Amino acid sequence: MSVKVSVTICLISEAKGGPFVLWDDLPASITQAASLGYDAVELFPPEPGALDPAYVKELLTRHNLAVSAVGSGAGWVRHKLSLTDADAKKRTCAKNFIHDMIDFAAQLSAPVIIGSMQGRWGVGEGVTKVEAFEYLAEALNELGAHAETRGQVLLYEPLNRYETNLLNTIEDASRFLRSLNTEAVKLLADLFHMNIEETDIAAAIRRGGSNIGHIHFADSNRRPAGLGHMNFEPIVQAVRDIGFSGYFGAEAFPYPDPISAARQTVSKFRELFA
Ligand SMILES: [Mn+2]
Repeated sequence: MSVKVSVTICLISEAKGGPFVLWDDLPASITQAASLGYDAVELFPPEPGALDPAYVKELLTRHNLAVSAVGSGAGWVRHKLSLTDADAKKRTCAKNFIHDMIDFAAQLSAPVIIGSMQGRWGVGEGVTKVEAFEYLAEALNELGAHAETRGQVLLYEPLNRYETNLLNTIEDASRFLRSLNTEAVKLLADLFHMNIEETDIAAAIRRGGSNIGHIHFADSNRRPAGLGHMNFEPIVQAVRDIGFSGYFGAEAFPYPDPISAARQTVSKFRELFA
């Protein structure tokens, strides 16, 4: 078993204040991640075409780092695009945004995450719950199939109740994934969201099993692991028991500052998986 650790680098200026560890300067952040002993970085670009994959690859190769995943949240943060929007044109724009992000990420051998772009039902003009799930299934079927043609999976992230009313738990999300026509969509299990929604985080991870493709690593208060009251030992045992060999991606607030947060996370990870 080889669980690996990555750190988030957010390049979306509109997301300031969000739960990302490193910010702004890509070359400097990559150098930091490497010097702290990370295996990979998780990138949040402002647009699918914002970064030249060849340039990113060159920076990473120099430091022997991989890309664990690429976030698509900019589609929501910058353009208010959602896969479950009432407006068919906006849903198409949302799908195109993620489609192009998949093409970018695939050049870095990384999967794309769908988090905030899943949207919610009952907003504004009103999408019913049934419609929202139809739209979400249609989008995940199409985008999952597209990711597969690029040799990648697509990561779907259940969020807590304050961020979506679609799917909040690993069990509900697993059931939904089983209803899709593709097996290329995997779950992103975020410990911060799970701490709010799950009855038992370790049990939920066991239930998710091989459907779990990526884990977001944060403490109960979304500070870096070790700075809250999360009980990590049973979680680590569950991760070992399901034979997880993906990434723990540090998605936490840059508390007390980005470098300290990155250092705290990697040291807690090494301690837990020693
Ligand atoms: Mn997350």
